[in-house]
Amino acid sequence: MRALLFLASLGFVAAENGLDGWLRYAPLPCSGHCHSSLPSSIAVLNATETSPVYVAGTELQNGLKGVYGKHVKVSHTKCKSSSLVVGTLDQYREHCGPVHGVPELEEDGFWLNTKGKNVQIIGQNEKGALYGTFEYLSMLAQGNFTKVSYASNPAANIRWVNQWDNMDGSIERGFGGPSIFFEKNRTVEDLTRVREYARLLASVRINAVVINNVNANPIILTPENLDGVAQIADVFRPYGIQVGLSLNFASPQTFGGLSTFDPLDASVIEWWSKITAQIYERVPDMAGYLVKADSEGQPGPQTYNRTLADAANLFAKEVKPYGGIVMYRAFVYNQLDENVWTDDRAKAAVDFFKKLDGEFDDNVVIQIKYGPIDFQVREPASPLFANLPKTSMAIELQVTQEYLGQQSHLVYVAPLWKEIFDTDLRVDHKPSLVRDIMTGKRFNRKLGGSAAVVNVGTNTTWLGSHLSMSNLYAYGRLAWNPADDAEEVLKDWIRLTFGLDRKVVDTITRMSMESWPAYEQYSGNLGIQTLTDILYTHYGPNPASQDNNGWGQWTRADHTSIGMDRTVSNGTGYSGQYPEEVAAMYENIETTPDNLLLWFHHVNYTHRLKSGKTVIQHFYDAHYTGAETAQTFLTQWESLHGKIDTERFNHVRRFLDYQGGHSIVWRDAINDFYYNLSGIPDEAKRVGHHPWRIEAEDMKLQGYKAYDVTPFEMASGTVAVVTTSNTTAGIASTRIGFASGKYDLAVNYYDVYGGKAEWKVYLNDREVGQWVGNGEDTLSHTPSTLLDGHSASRVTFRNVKIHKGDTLKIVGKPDGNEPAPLDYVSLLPAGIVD
Ligand code: GCV
Repeated sequence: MRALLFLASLGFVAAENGLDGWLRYAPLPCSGHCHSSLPSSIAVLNATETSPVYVAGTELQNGLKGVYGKHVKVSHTKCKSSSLVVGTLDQYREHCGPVHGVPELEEDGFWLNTKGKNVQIIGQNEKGALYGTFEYLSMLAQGNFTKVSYASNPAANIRWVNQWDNMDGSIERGFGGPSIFFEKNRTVEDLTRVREYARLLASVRINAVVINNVNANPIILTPENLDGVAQIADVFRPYGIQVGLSLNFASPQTFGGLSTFDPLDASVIEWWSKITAQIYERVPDMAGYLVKADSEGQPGPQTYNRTLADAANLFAKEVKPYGGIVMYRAFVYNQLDENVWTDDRAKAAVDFFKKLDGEFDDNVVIQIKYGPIDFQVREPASPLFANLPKTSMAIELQVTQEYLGQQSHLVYVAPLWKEIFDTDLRVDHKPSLVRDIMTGKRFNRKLGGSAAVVNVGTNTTWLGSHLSMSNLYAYGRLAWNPADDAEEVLKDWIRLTFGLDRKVVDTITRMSMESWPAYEQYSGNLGIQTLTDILYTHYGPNPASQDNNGWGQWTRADHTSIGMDRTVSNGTGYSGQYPEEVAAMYENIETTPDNLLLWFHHVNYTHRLKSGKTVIQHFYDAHYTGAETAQTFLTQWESLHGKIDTERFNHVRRFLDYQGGHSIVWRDAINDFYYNLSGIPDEAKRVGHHPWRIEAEDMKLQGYKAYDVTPFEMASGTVAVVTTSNTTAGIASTRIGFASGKYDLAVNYYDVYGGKAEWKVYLNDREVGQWVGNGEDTLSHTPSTLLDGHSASRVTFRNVKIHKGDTLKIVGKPDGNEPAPLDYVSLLPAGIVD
């Protein structure tokens, strides 16, 4: 039995800002046998400061100091007299003699043995030794003093992260502040944060990072910037992490001054050879290139009627002599015509790549998003995984929650990834789990694995919010072993990040495990995708934005029916891209799981699901259930008051409070939209009925005026109010007609980017509360300049004593572009969510 020590945490020390992530090495309140596991000295079998084994020694020293409060001496190479030894197999043999009991280790694997007299951390290579060190420290930091002896090997050799950092320092779909790599079109000089990032990544066994956006700016290739890239690579190298670069396909022309960027043109090939040589001269171990081409306006080989393989192989040949690889993205698609029933963006990847199977060089890896569209809350596994048996593949995931609440919503994404990993695509009627395909195991490919878009920024929380770091941690763990359990991984992260208190672990586990299902329920259901605004910030609701454009994220919703018919018999034919058994399952509406029904089939709103509910009633119910669950996140978190340091407690509290309110925005927007479209009422009579609400436009207005919100479903009753001038305060007041009692007083307003309006709420001229429209500074999602689903927010004052006939007054002071907008007030008796 694992001797896992659940000890009450020590009283809280200084506030924590999240910078250390899960590598806090918080002091263990330990006594007795816990101290007996403290090594008395450490032998580090490499004395070169830039080597991963040396870094492992420093990490051990710091970790033990943090956990035990004791300084442990480190010596280099003095194996015999030390009680902990860390090094590679070869180093061990050289300095310590024969190794016993170590099974065959694969590249980057390690052996951890705490059973004998000495603790042995032995890597197949230096990286492995560092990974083993982090594993050992993770056990100690979790109060786990079990005597163990085991080897751990990676399931895949590609365990990459992609940063979508722009040269000007902004980050595409980044929610944690500006870049740690670039500013003002140059690499940054102070690389402190880069080193801290390297530590975090190495601790979860990430082995490469692509530092610039796939929508690549060729100026990354200037000599000055390549010098900067070399400095960044020097910082990552001791952590066993290689640097990779995204390329802009048109660089030979736009940056190099050639007349063409045709991948088969001799001058173009020569140009790339020179650039590649310049890079490897500076960064001899550069991991390779990442290429987005012929996609979303990015240039590519199609300009010259060349194939995607021509393009990938051009780069593959350049990096091959240096040991590099090319990650070529499968995210290639064209604008489509929605009037054509058979047009389907989901088919694009297979259409483009399947015919090229076998034509890619052996150091090309096709990087495939987990689903065929774009990181939606629910997608089937991309059929491309089943269609490239002669090509190396890697899966692309997103830690940055572009469509999943942009870190302002708690969404633990690992369970979503796990559903994809565990999908059996039944290629040739044989077991073909996506995880075995992507790692290369199923089709015997040497290369394979995963890449996650991470997008950390300079914010001390890294990603924008503390709880979203569970996704980065889980990504690394699952990249190493995609068979790991998402909940167990989460628990490790919680213990390392917030301590060992059982209530803390249980509560954050429950909230996190409920978060993806809840988000799916209030944002998109039955496989309809995340119904966010795909034309603007990808954050708040806007279901109409999916259709009537060429982007192909269609729902094909009309007055009677909804869903994409992707069957072979009557639709786009997409289901036929899967191997026979899977295709048959999706082709048939009876065997298609409900959660992907509208992905594969176009049905009436009155179509009955396996649950017996109609599609429309399921929509209504799920949105209510999801939003209700989101309300509990705040109360669950608040039950941890006193058990978490104040800074992180308050930060998370603010986010969860906001999420509770925004989940209601989502719920009502989607339900009102489909009620309006279908005309079918909610059996439970909730949609469109809000007995506890007072609409702002129905209040007595001074200095405020009614404002028709677009899209209509983004305001309760379709109308909000805004101040009549951008300098003078507005007042909205009303007499309360509800029975006297205690209520939660919620105000729905819009937090618009471009100003910091201030609101105050009064009851009979007594101030109940106030707030500022500063979400752009205090939350993480992309702000909006409009009154819409992104800016719609709620503030709640709890347990307010109200008497029938009291006057409720809200004073809104506009600022800049923000006209102190108000939508409605809800007075909620205990237990009512509305
Ligand atoms: C980097 C989606 C995102 C884009 C992203 C693109 C991609 O379309 O919205 O921001 O561009 O995917 O993955 O290339």
